[in-house]
Amino acid sequence: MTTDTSSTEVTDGFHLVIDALKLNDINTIFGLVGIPITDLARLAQAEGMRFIGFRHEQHAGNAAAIAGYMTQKPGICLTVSAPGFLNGLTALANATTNCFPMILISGSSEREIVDLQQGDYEEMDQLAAAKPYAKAAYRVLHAEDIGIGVARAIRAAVSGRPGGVYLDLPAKLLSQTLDVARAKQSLVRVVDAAPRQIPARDAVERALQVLKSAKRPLILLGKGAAYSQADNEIRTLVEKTGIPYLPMSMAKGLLPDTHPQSASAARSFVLAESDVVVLIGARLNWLLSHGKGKTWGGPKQFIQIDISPTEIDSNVAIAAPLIGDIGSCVSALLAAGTGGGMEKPSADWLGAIQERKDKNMAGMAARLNQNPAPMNFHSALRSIRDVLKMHPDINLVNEGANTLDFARSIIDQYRPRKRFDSGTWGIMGIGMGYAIGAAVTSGLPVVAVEGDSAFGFSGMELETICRYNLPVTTIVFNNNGVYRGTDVNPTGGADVAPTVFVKGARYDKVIEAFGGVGYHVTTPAELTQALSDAIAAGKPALINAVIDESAGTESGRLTNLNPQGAKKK
Ligand code: ADP
Ligand code: TPW
Repeated sequence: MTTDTSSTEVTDGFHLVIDALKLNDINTIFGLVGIPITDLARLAQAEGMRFIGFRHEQHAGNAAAIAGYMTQKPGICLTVSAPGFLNGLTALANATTNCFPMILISGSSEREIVDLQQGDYEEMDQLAAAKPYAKAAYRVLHAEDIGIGVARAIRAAVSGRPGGVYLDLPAKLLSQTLDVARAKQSLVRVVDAAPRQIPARDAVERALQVLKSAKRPLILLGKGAAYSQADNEIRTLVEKTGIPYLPMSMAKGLLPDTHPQSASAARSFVLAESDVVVLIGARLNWLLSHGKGKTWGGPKQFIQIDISPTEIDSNVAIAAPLIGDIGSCVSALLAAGTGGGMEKPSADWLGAIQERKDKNMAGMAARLNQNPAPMNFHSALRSIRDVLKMHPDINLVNEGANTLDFARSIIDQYRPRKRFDSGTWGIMGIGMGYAIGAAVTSGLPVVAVEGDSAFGFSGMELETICRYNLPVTTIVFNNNGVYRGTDVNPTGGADVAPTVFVKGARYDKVIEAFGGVGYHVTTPAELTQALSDAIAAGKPALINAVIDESAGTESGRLTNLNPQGAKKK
């Protein structure tokens, strides 16, 4: 409309926001309407963008974040002011923590009233609130700055280490008018939003020397490696060097989990025994025991490939930092020598890993092959693993405590960027948001494997899934509570224990309320059948999978992080 000078000579803030996004090939908005952005959502749809409306902004934000992770383009979340903004802010902070590019665009109330704290409708200084939790935060006050504002937000979200950006759009801005010709000139098409960052030659050489000194090398792939889409380079590096590798949970599938060089089944062994570790897009945070302690065994040298220079030495000394984008860094390593001429790891090292793998895999197979009644995490996950093996393109969303820990190690991934989980924070509530974001972005089916507690955080988005008829199958591992369902109130009072839910809840009935298909299963055979049928139907479905309520452990594998009181209650 803004280009149609014959029918109108002025445009407005609403149109400029949409024009600026479209000019940068952003075609989807995840959001929730209300004052002052309802017309912005309407206009987006009218102008050919996809607007996916949610029931709570946190899930719209999570959908935007995962879209950003999948595509390297910032996902957009649109909310109203104050409470809507704050609901979205959790997702923005989570995106920043996980290095996912997204932009949270929120309408805001009258600046004059907000700044004097005179009590406006949904009054809040949103820009100030967003700053500590975002990679960058901007406010646009003049319609002619919308183009620049959107351009800055895009560039901040995707360049360097990706993250969440907040863009504040006061209500008054949206209705400001601007001459069409000036408006057109004010728009910016961002050129090379995430420039390649080539590593320095001496840094490459240093990394190579450290690698050549290795007796027991290991490559560790993180979700930064998956994000970088340097799939071929990474595969070449792994295969040409012959070095065993470990994927972090969201890097699973970068090479298929069945790859002979995968050391996943010997994780503890390789972490402790390796002497040189090449970190590719993975931080030495709590998920990797901060690179030290018992998990990491004896002294070792790290080579760290990362785009963020300040990540280096964050927890332990890094012998060889390699700063740049992963594609460029891995290519430089290949060109400088790891592409050939480097000795393969010793048969001793590879043999010891294989021995551990065989032993651990035999142990796991024995557990998986049991058929207890009621079904437990292992027997249920065996069913899911076997069905998903036949659908390597399916996107897998996974959250919970035990449900997350067991699914991560039991369900194999075969393709990159197909597994989306609780990530760096270990957050609950990403489930339906990520599922919707992944389905909308890829056009492919999604299976969400959810603890019953985890599911509850975003459960109402089942309506969203049904409304857009998305091919999402949610499997609720129903063990009647947080971690498990067996705790009791020690006082004998009427309230149940803090971890316990309604017994025998029928989550399958919830999706039926919105026209989706519900399944109630109690055995692995029923689960296999239900999941196969649901995937084949390609329609919204929920499988209520009844799990032994005593099967889970407190906090899954993180029991040790629970503070211990001196006195047992
Ligand atoms: P994981 O949880 O899988 O271990 P993290 O989220 O901790 O992974 O680490 C991802 C790392 O990848 C971050 O330090 C981030 O700076 C880095 N990163 C993200 N994108 C790129 C890229 N394109 N090139 C290089 N490093 C990247
Ligand atoms: C936003 C704390 C970690 S895991 C979990 C909670 C509440 C749920 C575990 O029970 P669930 O899984 O989902 O039934 P399972 O397989 O063990 O039975 N609030 C937020 N994030 C986190 N991580 C929590 C609370 C938590």
